[in-house]
Amino acid sequence: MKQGIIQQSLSGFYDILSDGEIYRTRARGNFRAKRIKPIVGDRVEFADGYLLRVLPRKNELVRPPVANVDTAVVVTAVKEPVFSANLLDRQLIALEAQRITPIIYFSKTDLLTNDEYLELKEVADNYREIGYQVFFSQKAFADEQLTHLKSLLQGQIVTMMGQTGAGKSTLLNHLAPELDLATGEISTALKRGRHTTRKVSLLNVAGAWIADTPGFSSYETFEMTVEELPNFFPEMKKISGECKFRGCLHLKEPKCAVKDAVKNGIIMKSRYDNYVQFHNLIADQKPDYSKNKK
Ligand SMILES: Nc1nc2c(ncn2[C@@H]2O[C@H](COP(=O)(O)OP(=O)(O)OP(=O)(O)O)[C@@H](O)[C@H]2O)c(=O)[nH]1
Ligand SMILES: [Mg+2]
Ligand SMILES: [Zn+2]
Repeated sequence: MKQGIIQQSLSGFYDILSDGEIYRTRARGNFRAKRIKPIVGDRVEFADGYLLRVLPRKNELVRPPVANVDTAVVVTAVKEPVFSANLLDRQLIALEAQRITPIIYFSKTDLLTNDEYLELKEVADNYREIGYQVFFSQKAFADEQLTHLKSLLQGQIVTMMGQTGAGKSTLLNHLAPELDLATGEISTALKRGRHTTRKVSLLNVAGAWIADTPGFSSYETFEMTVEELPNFFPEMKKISGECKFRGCLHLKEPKCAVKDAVKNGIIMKSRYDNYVQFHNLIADQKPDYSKNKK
């Protein structure tokens, strides 16, 4: 019996990375009965061409389906498709909930006018202020950016995240030109409702294992309670101890440090507005009893 990591999953076959080699396996019977679907990133046991056991997951992303992710590069276009703080925050919250370190990579900065650049730069700086690692430069794919990003990803399981057409595959091609991944014209990709990237696999990029994944056109999942949600906004969590009420949800409560910070411009208004929107969405979600709660 050997141990390895699922590097690729394709129509019933699982390619497993073990000691620098790839082994093609099939899942042995009882995974479906046990409601376990092996996914890329899973640590597994296998023997004689059969995948036998999936070891417990550190985390599990649904979109894209990857397990045991250390870091996610959230590729965020500033144009084409238009920048959406709401979409960015949705992704950041999902990652916080899974204890995955987000890296925000602003793409298509070369398409900005000077005024737009200054406006977006302020947004980027604000996210940096929260504590996120942020990549934002006027020149797209500057060497020092790529080198810095590579150094952050070393030795990790990484997933690319972001809307379809954001530039995930293009960024990976710059990190490792030998990959030669297909990239698409966003207009046609969106029109056909199709993604340029379809299958999920881990690619060896400069000492990291990176999943280039199909992007999404909307992002709707909130697998958390309204009580958990404020903890996934680091800047709110940091000062929530100063709210008058323990367990303050920063909504209607009096003497709320978070609302004060929004008023004083210390917390971004867009972040707070998104927080309220997400709170309402979660509050309206029907509980899903079919899922096993962890
Ligand atoms: N001008 C400019 N164009 C870019 C940049 N990054 C990506 N693009 C273009 O944007 C289009 C979409 O890029 P992709 O890399 O295919 O996007 P993706 O995120 O992988 O999309 P999916 O695979 O569909 O999820 C391509 O035409 C790229 O050439 C950038 O920094 N600047
Ligand atoms: Mg792609
Ligand atoms: Zn509060």
